[in-house]
Amino acid sequence: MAYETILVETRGKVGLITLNRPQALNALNGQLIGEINQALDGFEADAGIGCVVLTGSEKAFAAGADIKEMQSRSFPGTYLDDKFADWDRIGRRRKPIVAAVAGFALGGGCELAMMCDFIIAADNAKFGQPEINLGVIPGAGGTQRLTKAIGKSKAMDLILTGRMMGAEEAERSGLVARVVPLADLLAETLKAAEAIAAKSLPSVLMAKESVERAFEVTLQEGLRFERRVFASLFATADQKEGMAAFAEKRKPDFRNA
Ligand code: CO8
Repeated sequence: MAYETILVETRGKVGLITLNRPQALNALNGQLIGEINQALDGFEADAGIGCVVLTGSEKAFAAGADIKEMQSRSFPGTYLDDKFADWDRIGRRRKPIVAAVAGFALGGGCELAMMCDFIIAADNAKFGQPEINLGVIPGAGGTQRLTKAIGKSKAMDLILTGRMMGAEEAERSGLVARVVPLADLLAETLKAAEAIAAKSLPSVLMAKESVERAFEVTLQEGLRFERRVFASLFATADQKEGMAAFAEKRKPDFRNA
């Protein structure tokens, strides 16, 4: 598969997607979103892949949706052509996706990072939803995911003023899982992704699905869902292997079965 706007590699059991439009600070045009989905389709179908890492450059994870591409859009066109569907597909993947964010993660770039399961940020990362400066609002989930991630007050602050928030504030707010030095960003994120990919894939997928439920349903419904999923994992060979390995003081040999 020849990609023009991303680089795609596998590192052991980890799929690595690097956004690659340096001339536009990785601004997310339709082609790039399409290519991310193609790469994710491949990783989802590849039984050898257990986790995906999505990253950008040292200067920009992504500086937003491509403003020049959006500039001449009309209301009916924007409403009818449903470009949002391609973005939504990124946020509905089954295998975990970890965002490694350095530099700017603005507008659609921040939204793309939030579609991932968690974010590891470099110390130079800058997050923001500056759409208000363009006379619009976030359109790929920013008003919803940012508010759920960091709460109403801070989400309102960022979305209404359009200001940027540094890595330290983003970690304090709960938007990012950890902050690491820029030079270590990819290595640290790959290490986390490798650790995930080494687990039993059914348990990883079910853990992800269960955490996602917390955003969708009541506490009681979520607890019921978790209990069913927990019980169902006792039907896997990997549960037997994982617990036997603990008792025998050895590393488990998971077979995703
Ligand atoms: N779109 C298009 N081009 C961009 C974008 C962008 N979002 N961001 C940067 N670029 C381009 C610049 O135009 C410039 O190109 P050129 O050299 O040809 O003029 C190049 O990248 C380098 O940018 P700068 O010279 O501006 O670099 P600076 O280091 O001076 O500034 C900033 C960096 C502060 C990040 C600045 O580029 C900036 O403010 N960018 C725009 C940030 C922004 O407003 N993002 C939000 C966009 S709107 C959005 O994301 C809505 C999402 C809804 C999705 C729904 C889809 C259906």
